[in-house]
Amino acid sequence: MILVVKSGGEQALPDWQACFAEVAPQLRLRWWDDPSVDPASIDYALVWDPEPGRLAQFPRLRAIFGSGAGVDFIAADPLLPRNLPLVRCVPPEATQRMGEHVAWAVLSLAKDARRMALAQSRGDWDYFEAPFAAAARTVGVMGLGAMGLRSVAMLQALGIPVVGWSRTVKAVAGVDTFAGAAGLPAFLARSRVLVCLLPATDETRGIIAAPLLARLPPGAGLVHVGRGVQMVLPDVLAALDSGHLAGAVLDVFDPEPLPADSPAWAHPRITVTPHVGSLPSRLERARYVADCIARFERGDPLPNIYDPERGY
Ligand code: NDP
Ligand code: OXD
Repeated sequence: MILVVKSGGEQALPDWQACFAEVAPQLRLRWWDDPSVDPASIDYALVWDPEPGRLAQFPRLRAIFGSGAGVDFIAADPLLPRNLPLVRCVPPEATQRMGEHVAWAVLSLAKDARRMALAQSRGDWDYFEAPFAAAARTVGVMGLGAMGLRSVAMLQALGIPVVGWSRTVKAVAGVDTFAGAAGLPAFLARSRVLVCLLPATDETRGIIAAPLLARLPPGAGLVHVGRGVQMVLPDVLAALDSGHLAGAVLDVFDPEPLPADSPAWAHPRITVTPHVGSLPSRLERARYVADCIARFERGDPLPNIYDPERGY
C-alpha cells in the first residue's frame, strides 16, 4: 500500500518514514512530488496544503488524511474528490497540546507576561501587581469541538470559569453554553477573555472584527488559535489601541508567516506565536493515521471525517 505525503516539506519525509515504519511497516511512504511514483498506485494521501487539483489525479486513492485538525486548506480544492473520506488529524496529543496552549495564553494575559517580557528586554525591574487572578475572569471559548472541549476542561482544572459557544446547542458540565447567531451577544458579554477555536468556514471568516470585539466587556483579552482568515487584524489593533482590548495572544494569521512589516510584531499588547497552538509529534500523527487506515481496511467507520455540508 502506498501513502503519499505532503506535510512538513520534503525534508520531513525521512522522519515520516521512520515514524510509519514503527507503527505500520506495511505502508510504503513516498513524497508527494516523487516522479517515480505511478499516480495509479497511490492508495492514501497525508497532506496539509495540497496544490488544487492534485488529489483528483490519483485514480485509485481511497482516503485523504489531513496532517492537522483543520482541513480547510485541503477542502478549498475545487477538484477535491468528494466521494472520498477526508479525515481530520485529532490524536489525543493534539487536544492536550491545544489545551496547554490555551491555558498558557489565558494565564499569560492574566499575569501580563507581555509587559514582563518587554521590561526584561530593556533590563527594567518593572514591579507591578497583577490586578486580578486568572480565576476571577470568565473565559469564553468559541468552538466546542475536540480542541475547544479539551481547552475548557484544562481551564476548569485551573479554577477558571468558562462559557462556551458553538453552532448547535451543546451541554458541557460546569459550562454555560450558547449557540448560533442568537446566542452570540450573551456569550460575548460574559467573555472577559475570548478564545477562538472555530474552524475556517464561510460563516466564521472575518468573525473576529470590530462588531464582535465591541460586544466584549472593556479590558477583555483575546486568544486566537482558529485560523487567520477569521480575524480582521486592523480591527484587533484598533481595539487594543483604544484600550477596549487589554491584550491578545495570536497564533494564526492571514497570510502566514506574518509579514515582517506587520504592526502585530512589535505591538506592546500582542504576543505573537507562529501557528504552534497544537502540533502533535509526527509519531503520534503516524500512529493515528495508521490506526485509521487499519480501521478503513477492516471496513470500520473512520473518526473525525470532514463534513462538506457543514464545512468542517
Ligand atoms: P471540531 O470540528 O471538533 O469543532 C468545531 C467547533 O466549532 C464545534 O463546536 C462547532 O459547533 C463550532 N462551530 C463551527 N462553525 C461554527 C459557527 N458558524 N458558529 C459557531 N460555532 C461553530 O474542530 P476542532 O476542535 O478539532 O478544531 C477547531 C479548529 O481549531 C480547526 O478547524 C483549526 O482551524 C483550529 N486549530 C488550530 C490549531 C493551531 O495550531 N493553531 C491546531 C488545531 C486546530 P458544533 O459543535 O455545533 O458542530
Ligand atoms: C491544525 C493546525 O489544524 O495545526 O491542526 O492548525
